[in-house]
Amino acid sequence: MDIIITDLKARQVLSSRGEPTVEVELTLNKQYKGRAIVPSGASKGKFEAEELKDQDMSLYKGKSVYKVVKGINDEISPFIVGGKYSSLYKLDNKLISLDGTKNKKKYGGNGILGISIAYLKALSELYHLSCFQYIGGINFNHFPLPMMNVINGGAHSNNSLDIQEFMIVPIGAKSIDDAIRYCVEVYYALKEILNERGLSTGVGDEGGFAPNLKNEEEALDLLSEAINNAGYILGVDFKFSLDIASSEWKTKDGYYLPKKKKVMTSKELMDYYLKIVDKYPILSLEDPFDQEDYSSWNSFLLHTKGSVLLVGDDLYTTNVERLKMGIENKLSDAILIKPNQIGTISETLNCINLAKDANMKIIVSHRSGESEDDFISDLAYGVKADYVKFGAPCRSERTTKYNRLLKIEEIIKEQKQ
Ligand code: 2PG
Ligand code: MG
Repeated sequence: MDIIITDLKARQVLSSRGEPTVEVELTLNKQYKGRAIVPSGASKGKFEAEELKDQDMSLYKGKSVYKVVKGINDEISPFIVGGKYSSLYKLDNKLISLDGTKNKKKYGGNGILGISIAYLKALSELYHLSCFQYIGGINFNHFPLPMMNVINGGAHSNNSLDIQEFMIVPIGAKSIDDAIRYCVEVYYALKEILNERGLSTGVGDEGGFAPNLKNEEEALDLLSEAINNAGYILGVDFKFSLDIASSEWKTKDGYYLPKKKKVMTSKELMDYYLKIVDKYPILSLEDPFDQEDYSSWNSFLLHTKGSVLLVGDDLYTTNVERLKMGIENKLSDAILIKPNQIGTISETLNCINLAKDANMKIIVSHRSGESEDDFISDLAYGVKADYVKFGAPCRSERTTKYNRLLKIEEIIKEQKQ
């Protein structure tokens, strides 16, 4: 059977921060439909694919994406509608060559990714498969463990915390259902503690609480208490993960922590992390150093020797070339995967495969600006990711991803019977 793109349409919609983003609808063989909404980051890496915005300050403070929408509807659509596209790689390669720039500057990573995901969803429909199954078949006995970001800081809230994400990881959970329940119960317990102490229970961009605290250790102490109050054992049922997002702090003189108004050197940061890792059960540290501070990444990896996972997010930007450089120079042992950093799903899959070949742990991640699109849950299951990072169990753009994981677990169970 020929697989033909029979319709392609884009429009501007809103992300969870109320910012314009791109929605794409694609139809195969006149009946199989896929729809995708592209997410958007706040703490973006320097090497990410271009997120094209109109820059017209009279509209949405320059953030509208009408040009991207027009590019898809007026230029890409006439070119590919009516064409035979039998695989994702074929379509993505065509889109990459149509764009023709290194960072997808012409049509925007935010435009091209929408087409890539919508196509993959439509293709799964055509094959009568769930998207995760189309990507990787059914993997019994595997589920990605959530890293739930329950306290927000850094660029994701206006509180006193310089570290961006304080995540709880339910290492003792035996299923996704269990994992989500463990985290949600701790989230409730944390809210109670914050309430009792008169601390804010307002949430940040990823649904985690965003109280003003003395320092980051106080956040970890609150989480330890919440885990205990919910009846779990820290170190056995749960570990912590932190996204430092330190590229946000980098200046030419070192690292400037904007909320503490303090400058630190790489060496001071490393000592600080070692102190934290000594005091709390830490599973992983994401972007502990700037995306170009390679020597610090390498010495930290040699020092920690796998005792704590070092996760490259801004460091790699889901880019195979960046990852190759990281593997050669021994920079980290885990990678954060965000499709909109690179702009197509084929390139995202290539990056995941390379990371797996290098024995790195895979974390599939949302962006701080998200939508009701739950594709990344299917991606995570399909590629057998070790972890997922989808924010707190709060705000529908986050819970929709967890809810999809629950549904996928149900589909897998049914297949088992
Ligand atoms: C991160 C992400 C997602 P943003 O740094 O890992 O949590 O944040 O989307 O703002 O880059
Ligand atoms: Mg990050």
